[in-house]
Amino acid sequence: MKNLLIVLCVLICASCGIYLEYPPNGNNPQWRIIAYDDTAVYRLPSKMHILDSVKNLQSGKVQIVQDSLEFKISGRRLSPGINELDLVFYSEGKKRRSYERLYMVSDVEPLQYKVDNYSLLKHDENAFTQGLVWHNDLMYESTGLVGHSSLRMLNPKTGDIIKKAQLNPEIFAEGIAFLNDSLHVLTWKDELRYVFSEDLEQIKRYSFKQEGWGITADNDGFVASDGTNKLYYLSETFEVDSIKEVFSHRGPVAYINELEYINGQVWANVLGSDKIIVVEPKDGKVMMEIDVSECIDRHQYPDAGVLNGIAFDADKNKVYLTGKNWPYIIVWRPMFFDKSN
Ligand SMILES: [Ca+2]
Repeated sequence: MKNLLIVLCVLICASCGIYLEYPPNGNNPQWRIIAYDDTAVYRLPSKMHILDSVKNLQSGKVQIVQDSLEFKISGRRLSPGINELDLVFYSEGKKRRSYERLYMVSDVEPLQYKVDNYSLLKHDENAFTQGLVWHNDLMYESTGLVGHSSLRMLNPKTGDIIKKAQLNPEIFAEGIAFLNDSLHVLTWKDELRYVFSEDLEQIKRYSFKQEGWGITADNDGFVASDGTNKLYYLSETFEVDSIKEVFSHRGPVAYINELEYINGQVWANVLGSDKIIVVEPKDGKVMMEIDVSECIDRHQYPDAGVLNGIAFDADKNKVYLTGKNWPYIIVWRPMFFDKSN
């Protein structure tokens, strides 16, 4: 077990207020990454200052400090993601406080898989794929870019386009998800979301005050991404129920994009990487990492962009994967589904 010593030196400057001095190995003095087996130690530089209590702003728990100069907190007592600590101390009789942000990494080292033994369906190489979803034995795709955004209904056996709806040329369409037989469509920065029928007829348009990236749904509502390491759990009416930070054992996983609920876990592709992460929805821990890099030869297909489509046929336990301007859709039945059944 390793111990991480983080020393917080609090210096008091009569005219300038509080200064925080950190060890020189951190690039960002505002936050620190801490692992499950680490212990963070906050130490005041002199007996002029007396530590009083530390409140974890995420959990609401308050600890009274026993040693007036030093406070230790184990990674085991923190939640994955941001833990903001409100440190209260006294200096020359005056109450002071300082805030410290710890990023708690996951205690799970993700299982590593790669996509193999797959088959191919055709895919429109002009499709700038933003979302892919399975619904009632059909596959649906959204494509982005201002002036080119569209929704497509695809034949799941061939990949052929059965029906296509061109969207408002001023918007940039993003992820899609079905809930109660309605197709919900996000937009990137247009602050709009749309509801379409299964037949790709527009039903409604709503305002949506955040960047739209990926979205997926289960019976309880939606999960959406915004390009950070956050997953937003939304009600059927798009009220934010909760937000989870996604973390692996290495730290926060940013650029989360296209999503899909698969067997109770959230699959997500990470923008700019040929990697899918499988996230435990209740705590944001990355449980698996799936390497897709061998699925696309970018020398052979130089126009193929990033991976950006994940759909799931729950009846046949098949995953469908594609990317922006990819020449095909991958159909994959992961072996680990059989092991877990
Ligand atoms: Ca999807």
